[in-house]
Amino acid sequence: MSPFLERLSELPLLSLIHQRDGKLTRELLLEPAGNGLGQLPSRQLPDATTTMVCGYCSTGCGLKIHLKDGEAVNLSPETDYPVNLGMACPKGWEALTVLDAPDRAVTPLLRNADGQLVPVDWNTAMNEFVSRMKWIQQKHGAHSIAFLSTGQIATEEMAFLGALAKFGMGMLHGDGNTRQCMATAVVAYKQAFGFDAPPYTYADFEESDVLVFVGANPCLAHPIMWERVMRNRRSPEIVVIDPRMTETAMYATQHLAIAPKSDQTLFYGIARILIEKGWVDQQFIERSTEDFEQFAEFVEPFSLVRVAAETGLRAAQLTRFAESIHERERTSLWWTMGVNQSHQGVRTAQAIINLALMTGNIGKPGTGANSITGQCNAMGSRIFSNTTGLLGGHEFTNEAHREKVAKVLGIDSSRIPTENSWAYNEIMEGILKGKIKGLWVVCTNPAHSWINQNLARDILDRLDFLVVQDMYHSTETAQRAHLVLPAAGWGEKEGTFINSERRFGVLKKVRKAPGTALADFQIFKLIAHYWGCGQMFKDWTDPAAVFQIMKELSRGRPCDISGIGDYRFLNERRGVQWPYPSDSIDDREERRLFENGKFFHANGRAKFIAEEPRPMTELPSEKYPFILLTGRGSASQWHTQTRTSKSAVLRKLYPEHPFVELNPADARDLGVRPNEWVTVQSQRGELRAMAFLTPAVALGIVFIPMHYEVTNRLTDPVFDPYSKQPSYKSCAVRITPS
Ligand SMILES: Nc1nc2c(c(=O)[nH]1)N[C@H]1C(S)=C(S)[C@@H](COP(=O)(O)OP(=O)(O)OC[C@H]3O[C@@H](n4cnc5c(=O)[nH]c(N)nc54)[C@H](O)[C@@H]3O)O[C@H]1N2
Ligand SMILES: Nc1nc2c(c(=O)[nH]1)N[C@H]1C(S)=C(S)[C@@H](COP(=O)(O)OP(=O)(O)OC[C@H]3O[C@@H](n4cnc5c(=O)[nH]c(N)nc54)[C@H](O)[C@@H]3O)O[C@H]1N2
Ligand code: SF4
Ligand SMILES: [Mo]
Repeated sequence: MSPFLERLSELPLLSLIHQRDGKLTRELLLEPAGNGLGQLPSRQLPDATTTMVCGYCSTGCGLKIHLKDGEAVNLSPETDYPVNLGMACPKGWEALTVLDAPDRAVTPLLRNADGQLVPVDWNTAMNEFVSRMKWIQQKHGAHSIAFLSTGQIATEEMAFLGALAKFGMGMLHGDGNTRQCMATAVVAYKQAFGFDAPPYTYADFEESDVLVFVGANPCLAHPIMWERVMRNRRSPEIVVIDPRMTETAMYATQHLAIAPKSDQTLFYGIARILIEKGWVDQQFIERSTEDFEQFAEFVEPFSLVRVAAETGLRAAQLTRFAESIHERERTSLWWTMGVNQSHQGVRTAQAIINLALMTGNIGKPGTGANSITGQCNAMGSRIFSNTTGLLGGHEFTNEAHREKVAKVLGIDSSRIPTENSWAYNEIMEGILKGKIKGLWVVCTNPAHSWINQNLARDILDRLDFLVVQDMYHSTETAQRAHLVLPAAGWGEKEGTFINSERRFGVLKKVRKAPGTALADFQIFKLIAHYWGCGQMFKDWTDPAAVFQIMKELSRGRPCDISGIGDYRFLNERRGVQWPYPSDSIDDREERRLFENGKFFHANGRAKFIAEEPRPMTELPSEKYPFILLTGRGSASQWHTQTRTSKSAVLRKLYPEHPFVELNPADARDLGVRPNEWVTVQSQRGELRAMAFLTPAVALGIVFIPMHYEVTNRLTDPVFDPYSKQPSYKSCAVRITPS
């Protein structure tokens, strides 16, 4: 039996670093499915159940909601949903609990002359919103107001926000937190495949012979996807490429502890080995790709010696990795933020795509160059948010696309911008330069999550009018707002999410929102009315009606969903993956793209794209000798913690205060003892954190989870040139005992 299978029975769902008696410890919880964590004591006996998808990560698990008189009283993972097969992680189990919290925004809040946020009614809030935004537009031009949105509201809500802001209110600039997250994958796929199209289905986790995880820690970040990996019965080789010995790496058969940001070099080196040995799929290359010859020439200088030196890996590790891909039939390559959040994210992602293309590992079971999305509806924002792309997988710069969208929506095509929006970082710069004066922030918390926080907060504070639409009034961004609009959250409204494997899942209203909080959809409707463009959205009566509009928008595009009936249809089918066009219905429950070897470029071919790797922008120096990586800290913390910190169960599962992972040998040199408070400084800011000594980080590398308000004080505002995605995972810091 393979060592992997031998260990299967002892594989944990959760590995936790948490605080016990003031000390940080790492513990493994050995209970996979249905561990009962945080199951609510039934307040009342339920009399019915309904199924909907979870509102945290992009896995998109199905949750069975137990109802009493139509209101949720409890939940459990859905056993009959093709995504999670009866499993859920702690966040899912606790999803209802966090809806009750004393800091829920229950009424609009307006900042008064004394600088206090005071409750006002919706009429006042709407009049204020409209008059101040319009006043700014009159004074500084139509494009002086902008919005920042999210990957965590329903697709129908995203479509409404994007259409309202751009076609109704005349904005040009609007971007989302998905820029922090998925932008790199979007650009990489568009350039390589001709459309932003993650090709896989989750069954691929179970059907691969070799699974390669690059800059991904699914054990924490996508625990139920990881459970799917654990169900793989093909004795898979699991290759984890991560500078840290993460929870995921602990279960790898090959852990490549790569030097930060050297992945691109690594994959060019692997490509060279595969070419040199003739381990490529010549037939697939000839039939389905272009530019392979140039690529083969390009990787020539990436010799074993060079690649080993630049990645910090041993030559034997590189050859073994290449051999695994060759020897086993099916290889799937999965990447997440360790790739996307980099100064050269796009080319790194494409270096991964190139490996899949050259070995023919795409369009077949257990294969693929697979970007895992982050938020529950990151995919929705890619297709329908009207931010980087025009509604329904279209382009703003394409006249035929604009005409089509205008026709479906029954609007004049002159209302559709002919140019692309500024990216998130350009919007922030626009504020700094006084070009943007009004900002509408919906379902994201930039005063915690944006890079280089000291500057980010200064920028937000320069706005003439900052509106924050959130479930909680206590978020770091809401606290700086002039106007807070109280939003209903997951479980309190309807719509759809699209998960990582392109599956539409349904959201339901199983709770009343507190106070006068409204679903984002209703807020957009109100704003359209007060703005005076309600007529434009007269058919946008409710999310179900907008879903029908979305179907028409998508018609004929690679993401065509015109064959999906309605929400009931989605329920009955237990979610449906795009595409699902009305004229060629393929009813299989698990579908992958490119099965016919045809890609979305006009000539049907995928492109090999490569470029010389560039050095990291901020290298360690004598003054700042460590490289700081940031990312997810536990399965129980979600981003800026506005939601997860509201559950007592989840709070027990992670350290309350910031901590920094530090190699014991580095700690010895610095004179830092375990659990001691240290100061971490970069050129841009500093924070205090508790030292967690662990060999999981190599010498010279430290790690701090992103969930703490202070983390982004340190990060360096560097962006991938093609995707404009921030490089959150490398900057130089120093550490001093404090
Ligand atoms: N519990 C929980 N789950 C989540 C989230 C959450 O906040 N909490 N957020 C969701 C979202 S929006 C996202 S985007 C995903 C993120 O999911 P992941 O990307 O899996 O999580 P991260 O921890 O951000 O980054 C993954 C790994 O990248 C590594 N890394 C850093 N630099 C490099 C590098 O140069 N090369 C390589 N190969 N690796 C590198 C880090 O050490 C880290 O272990 O998680 C989703 N799931
Ligand atoms: N240093 C560092 N920084 C990072 C990262 C990293 O790895 N390292 N990762 C980046 C990534 S990948 C991401 S995705 C971002 C995430 O960054 P953010 O988007 O800022 O994080 P969240 O905490 O998810 O913010 C969502 C907000 O929406 C609110 N909310 C939840 N549901 C609803 C709803 O239905 N309606 C409305 N109106 N509001 C709602 C929540 O209360 C919360 O305030 O962080 C990025 N920042
Ligand atoms: S793995 Fe993701 S989708 Fe599934 S229960 Fe956990 S947070 Fe929800
Ligand atoms: Mo993300």
